[in-house]
Amino acid sequence: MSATLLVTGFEPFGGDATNPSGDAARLLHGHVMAGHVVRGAVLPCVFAEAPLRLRALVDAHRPVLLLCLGLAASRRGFHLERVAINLIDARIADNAGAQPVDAPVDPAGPPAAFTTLPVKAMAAALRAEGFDADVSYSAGTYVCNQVFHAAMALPVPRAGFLHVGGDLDAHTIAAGVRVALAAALAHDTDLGGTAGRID
Ligand code: PCA
Repeated sequence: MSATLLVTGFEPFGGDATNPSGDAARLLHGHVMAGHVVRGAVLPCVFAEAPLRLRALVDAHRPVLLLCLGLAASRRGFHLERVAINLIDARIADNAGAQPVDAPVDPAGPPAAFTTLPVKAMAAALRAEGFDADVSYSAGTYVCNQVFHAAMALPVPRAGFLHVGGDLDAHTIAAGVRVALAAALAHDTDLGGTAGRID
């Protein structure tokens, strides 16, 4: 049996008709790479449900690697998130009408959690293939950051989050995710060198 790579995206939110992150996860479902098979799934954009759904997927499929995708409509290109914070501060209501403010993701959890994916290597691989990509140090304070923080508490050897910009369609995202996953599988440890920012 092949090892599973779990790739999640999100359903549409904020009144949008589509969410290319979820569409890309669907496109990737069943893709085989380097002896692994991708399981794609779409998470609800609902604070009370998304982490539970993610945990159920991990329990059911026991992935060796988890990459969660989400849309950051105001950004461009691919953003490999390095850190999740234990804070929800919702600017808009979720798809169930909830808008938590100043709430922890996990009252018993750490203030922040770092990805266990080699994000510098993944961003470099994307750039080498002509994609616009970098490492990001804020996944926001909405459902994506919540899911990222929750993902880092799950029993998965390596996990992380990739925000995709509003300029990318689902097919481009799926192509980029294949490149990023291949880089993650090829790098047990991350590249050195800085990806830091001053802004
Ligand atoms: N983007 C939102 C939540 C779902 C999604 O695709 C976010 O960045 O939090």
